[in-house]
Amino acid sequence: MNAKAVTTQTSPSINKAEFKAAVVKHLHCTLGTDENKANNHAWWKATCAAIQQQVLEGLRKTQKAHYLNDTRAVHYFSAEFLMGRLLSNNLQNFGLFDVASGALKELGVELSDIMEEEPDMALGNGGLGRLAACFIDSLATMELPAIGYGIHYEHGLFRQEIKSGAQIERPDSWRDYGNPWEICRPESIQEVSLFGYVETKYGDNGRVLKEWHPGSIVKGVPWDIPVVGYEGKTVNVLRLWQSEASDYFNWDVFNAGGYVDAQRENVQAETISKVLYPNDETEAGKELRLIQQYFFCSCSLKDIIRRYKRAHGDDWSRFADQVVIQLNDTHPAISIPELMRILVDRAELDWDSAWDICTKVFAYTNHTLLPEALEKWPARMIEKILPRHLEIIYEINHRFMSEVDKKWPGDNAMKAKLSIIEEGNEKMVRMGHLSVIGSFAVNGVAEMHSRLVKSSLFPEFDELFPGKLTNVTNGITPRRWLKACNPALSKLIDKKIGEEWPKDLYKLEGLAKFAKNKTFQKQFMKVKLENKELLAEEIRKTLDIEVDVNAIFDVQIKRLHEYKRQHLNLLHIMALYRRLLENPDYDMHPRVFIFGAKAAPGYKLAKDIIYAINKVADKINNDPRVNNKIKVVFLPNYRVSLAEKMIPASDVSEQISTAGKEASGTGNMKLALNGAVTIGTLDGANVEIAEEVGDENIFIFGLTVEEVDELNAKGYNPKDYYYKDPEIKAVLDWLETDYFTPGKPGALVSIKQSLLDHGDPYMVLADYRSYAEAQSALDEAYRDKERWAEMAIINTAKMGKFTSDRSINDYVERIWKLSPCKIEG
Ligand code: GPW
Repeated sequence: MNAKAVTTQTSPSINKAEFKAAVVKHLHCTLGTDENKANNHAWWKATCAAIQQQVLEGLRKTQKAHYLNDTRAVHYFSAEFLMGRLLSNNLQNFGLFDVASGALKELGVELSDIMEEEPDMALGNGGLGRLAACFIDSLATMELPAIGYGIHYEHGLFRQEIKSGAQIERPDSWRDYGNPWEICRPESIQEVSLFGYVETKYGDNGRVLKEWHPGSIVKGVPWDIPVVGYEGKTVNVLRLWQSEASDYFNWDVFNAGGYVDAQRENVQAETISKVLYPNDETEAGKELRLIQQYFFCSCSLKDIIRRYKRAHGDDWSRFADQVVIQLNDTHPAISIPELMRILVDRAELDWDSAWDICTKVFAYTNHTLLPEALEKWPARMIEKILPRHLEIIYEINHRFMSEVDKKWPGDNAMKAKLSIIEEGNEKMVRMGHLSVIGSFAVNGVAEMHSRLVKSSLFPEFDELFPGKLTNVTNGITPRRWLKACNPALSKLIDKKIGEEWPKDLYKLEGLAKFAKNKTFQKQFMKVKLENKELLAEEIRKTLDIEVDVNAIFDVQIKRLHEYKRQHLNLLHIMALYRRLLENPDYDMHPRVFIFGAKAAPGYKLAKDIIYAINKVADKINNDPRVNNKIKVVFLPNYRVSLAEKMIPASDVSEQISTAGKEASGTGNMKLALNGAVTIGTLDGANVEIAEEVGDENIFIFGLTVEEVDELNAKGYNPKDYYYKDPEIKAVLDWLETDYFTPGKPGALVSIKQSLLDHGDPYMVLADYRSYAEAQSALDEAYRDKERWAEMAIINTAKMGKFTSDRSINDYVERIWKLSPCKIEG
């Protein structure tokens, strides 16, 4: 590789011949193979290595510039980062995609084939983890000093297989053959203490000193993943901690004699970062999970403090000017008492000074109102694992309770309500309360969600801390979710409105004036058709199902949850099937219903719904009476890289959660950006999507939040709908037979039971009729080709607001107060 190849000028900084030489050099010198022997995997690794040279050069320059300028930086703490694949993204962002693809072609290799070799980096469950990945992309693109902190899980989210219709979980081993992007940094290892006991001592002038004698110490080894901004100028890092056994032996605890056996806990150090908890939106209450949270927070805080001290020594007065930490939900909330511990016990600051720093450093994002997702830890568990932190939490709470008493004197009910500690059979620590109290800003993730955070989740906190609760509507990176995943549409857009849209998504608005233009409509829908052909091929390869690309591709892709209501979609599919059986001439445009969803391994009903979708699919897909008017496709192992294939091919985006339950949603934005028309409830960011595209370009149905509340207040009885609506009754009764599960009657009954006997908590039946009517209207609309094309174009054109660059800009201006730092080329 010559000198020119490692510069980071504006792209492309390296030409085809040089790229070719670099790939071949890595085949030889890094991988020990050659052009004749190399398989796709080796070609993939050599290509990654070729671009990694540019990546590392950018990283070095960025870190130097941040250091020399002593920049204020945001530290994004998240237990999950759902990065997906990095090759195409990095090539794209360096402007090297065409260079690489041309170079490889001359070597007889297809870039698209070798990209398939890259395992997804699936260190997250769903929306929350993917949001973190989109945010760090935007931060780098906007040249903001930022670092992502998380956990280097050995196993990411499980791989899903479908056997006889049912979900099977298999371990995900994304690093088995090495990860070409990550860099181990043994020079920055941190140590983390766990368990043990707290000793109270008295210093001179009577100051109470607390000394934590840990029972066990583990090492945190950092792995850095470079995060390349669009146009390749800033390269930030995502720093992920891996746990290892420490060589350190705690003599204090050993010397405490008999105490040792009783208190010294045997966490196998390596198990801490072994596996990602696969439960989306449920608080598990498991000890290992709390240890994971504390482990990465403690490592990250120590890392931040080490860097701060290098520039500022022991002068803490500027810490809050240099450091802001964003807590991605409450998963990293234990950072708050951890920073207090470091400041009070270690740096020996007085409590008030320490608290003042803390409450200027932390900001907290809330991502849900669902009670089962609001984290609470048994006080006894915290006491066992982090005895000093529990004391600190009590002290924070004690002082907070006197504030509450000042505002509402003598109101004990109010104190009980706002306390960090929930009293009861078992004392619990409410991490949401701790986060609100310990942060200077709290945000929800869409307008409606943030309004509900204020009005129903934390109304008293809003009164007590006026202005602290705010909104930042989520966004998605258009680099991955349009430019990289939908090259055909991207090129069409480039031709029509220029190439600035990936960095300035409001530019897409320029497409709106062509929405009624017949030629543009044809071009737009031709791209959609080509993308549908690609997905149809994928469906054929994985499932051996033939789908008609002229059918409506109707897509619901997201984690499987009752509140997301995949079963509402399923009931409607069954109803269409039934209508066709009763009337072979039933008039509907052919439709392919496509699902992608993983269920948490312990979530029984979610797994039953996956099974039901697959069983109904088998039956319908093989019933000649359906005459190919309906196909049902469940694509296994839904993940980022599969989403990238499904989204460009979608005509219809299903966003059908019960109003008030989906905080924002981000798949809704990705699909609309790629020209899918939404059928959805007035929930989360759907409300803002509807505002942007206009009511005539979206199919809204169902109860509003207010109507859901009213219905609940007066008493919701799903049986009212069952008995009144013959279609609902017929379809639910059908689930009880063995029609879809021959020889196994009752195999699908749990769905009916949840809707009829267990109260239908997400009001599927209440929304059914309105959903079915919206679906008919949609079917009707699709048949008018020009009208549909116009809707699809408007959806793409109006997605400017939903770039994660806009979200990050909101955070920067309203919360983080950061300035960009230009990196010289
Ligand atoms: F429960 N979200 C998620 F709030 O994907 F923590 N996993 C989670 O564990 C939680 C939230 C949590 C999602 C929300 O459901 C979705 O509506 C939102 O768009 C996304 O987070 C990003 O904000």
